[in-house]
Amino acid sequence: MNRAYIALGANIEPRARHLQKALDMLRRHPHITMKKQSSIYETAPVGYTEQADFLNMAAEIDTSLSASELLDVCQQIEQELGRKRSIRYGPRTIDLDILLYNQENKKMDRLTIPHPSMHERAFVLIPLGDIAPEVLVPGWNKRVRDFIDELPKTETKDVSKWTESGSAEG
Ligand code: A4P
Ligand code: MG
Repeated sequence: MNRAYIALGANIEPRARHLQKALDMLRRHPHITMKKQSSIYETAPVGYTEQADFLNMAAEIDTSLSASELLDVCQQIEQELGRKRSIRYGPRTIDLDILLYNQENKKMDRLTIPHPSMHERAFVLIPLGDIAPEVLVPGWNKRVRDFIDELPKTETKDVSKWTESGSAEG
């Protein structure tokens, strides 16, 4: 059995519903067992900033799928929940990234593990810290917790816990 961590992000309404549907699809997959889910965080867009705020979260799964089979599943979920219906090149309803797969550290054609920018993104690390603070990030010999401790305040201030009632808290 393999242990993997997946980051989920959505910035098209209904954002929480898209996260929930993606989690359901992972949970229902015959070769995936959902182990842990982080809280949901509301986060300011990073990179291309002319877009709506995201809801981000992380999940821990056990799976008999290989890393590239898991990527296929993630992309199928993205396809079903978003790409079909969304505007061409427009923002996506859901983004699923594989953050970690066992303690593997490798770069393949379609897949880089650990996810190449996970260590510098508050919107990835803070949710992941809910469920895997002590997990080592291969290639860095640092724990998720260590990366979180090093995040600048300018990054962490844009990540706040989100609640179903719609209000965000610190
Ligand atoms: N790929 C390589 N490695 C991986 C991996 N570990 N997991 C390849 C998943 N995919 C991986 O991804 C492009 C290609 O990356 C895939 O075909 C796969 O073969 P994509 O999901 O199709 O495209 P994308 O989402 O535009 O690219 P990417 O790199 O996931 O985008 P980013 O950089 O993650 O940016 N701000 C906030 N606050 N919250 C967010 O969630 N997300 C983005 C997306 C930007 N800003 C954000 C957020
Ligand atoms: Mg992606």
